[in-house]
Amino acid sequence: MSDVPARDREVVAGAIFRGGRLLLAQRTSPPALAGRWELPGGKVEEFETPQAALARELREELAVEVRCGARIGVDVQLSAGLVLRAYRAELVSGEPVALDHAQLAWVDAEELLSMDLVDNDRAWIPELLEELRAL
Ligand code: DCM
Repeated sequence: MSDVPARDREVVAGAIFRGGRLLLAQRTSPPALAGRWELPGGKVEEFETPQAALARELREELAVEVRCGARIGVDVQLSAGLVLRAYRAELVSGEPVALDHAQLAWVDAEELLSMDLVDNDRAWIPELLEELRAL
C-alpha cells in the first residue's frame, strides 16, 4: 500500500476566444447530452499532460493546432476520481471544423447566455462572460 493519494483523472476542455467570441461545440452523444453545447475537449490519457491532452483532443475534434494556456474557472468534479477543468486555448493553425460534434458556434456574451450548455460547463459562465465582455 502506498501513502501517496491517487490523483484525480482529468477531463480537459478548451476555451478558444477570437474576435470577441467564444467557440462552442454541440454534442452528439451520449443521448442525454446530445444537442447540448460544451467547450470541446476530452479525457487526459495516462502519462499525458493536460496541455498535451487538450492539444490532441482539439486536433482530433476540430482539426486545429492550439497552444494550451492558463486555467479558467473552477474545477468541476464529474465523479469520484474524475475532475473537469477548462483551459484557455490559443489557435495556432487551422480553422475549426466539427469532426466529432454536430456543429460549432462562435458566440458573444449575450449568445452564450442563451445556449443550452451542458450542466458541467455552466460552472464557467461567470469567467467566460467576463472574458467576452472585456474583449
Ligand atoms: N464533459 C463535460 N464538459 C466538457 C467536456 C466533457 O461535461 N466540456 C464530460 C462529458 C463526459 C466526460 O466529460 O462525462 C468525458 O467527455 P467526452 O464524453 O467528451 O469524452
